[in-house]
Amino acid sequence: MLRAVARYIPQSFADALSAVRPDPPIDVALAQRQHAAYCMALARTGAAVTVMSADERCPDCVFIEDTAIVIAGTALITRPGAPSRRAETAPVATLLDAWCEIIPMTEPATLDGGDVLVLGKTIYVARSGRTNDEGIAWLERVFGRHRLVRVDLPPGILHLKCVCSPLGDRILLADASLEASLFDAHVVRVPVEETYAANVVTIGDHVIVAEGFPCTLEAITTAGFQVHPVPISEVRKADGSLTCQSLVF
Ligand code: CIR
Repeated sequence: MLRAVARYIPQSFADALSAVRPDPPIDVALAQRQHAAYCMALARTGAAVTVMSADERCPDCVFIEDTAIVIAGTALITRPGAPSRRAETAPVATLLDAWCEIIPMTEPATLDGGDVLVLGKTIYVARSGRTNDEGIAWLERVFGRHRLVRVDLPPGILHLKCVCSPLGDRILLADASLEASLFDAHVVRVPVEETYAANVVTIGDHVIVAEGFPCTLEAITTAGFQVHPVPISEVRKADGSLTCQSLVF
């Protein structure tokens, strides 16, 4: 059975990192209700869901994807690119230790899980404002049995998975900016006006999608998946989306 680990939203989420100051500001109570809907959707996929407690000192702690890369029983604990996020990793490592071998990344490496996308036996990774070459070298060292492919990030994009995400092991959901030939996968395109919806969580035949993107929803349904739309306005104000709110392994 697949396991999904999420983390509650703290009151300090109002101060989460964002490229543009949100206007109107983040409504933390609404964000928490939306997070509950997200966790319910995870449960509806059949995954065993664990939700970690929030840490008020870490406004961005809900974005747990960035703190670890978990593949086949090994968890590479990242060193997040934003210094304000580094304290998020220790409790995640403590929890994952129950299920995985833990390998902590060390200085000067930085890597955010949002820059790492796994399709079957291939790991795609982007160097970004958060992920450096040393971080990518850690991936290569720890997951040496996988093929590693570097992807250039379109300008102005925070993370690789802002523009694409896996629909299972052989299909990639991607927006128009991404060069599809790099990927050993069938590519399902998200229309330009729905770029934000290129980030989805796929668990088996179930796909959690952002509410309000009808063309993407239809494309994923047509590809044979059962879709679970969830509200996400508040997490979006903090530059987050769907994969970033869980670790699935
Ligand atoms: C940050 O800037 O780090 C957070 N506010 C958003 C992180 C989103 N993470 C992701 O998409 N993997």
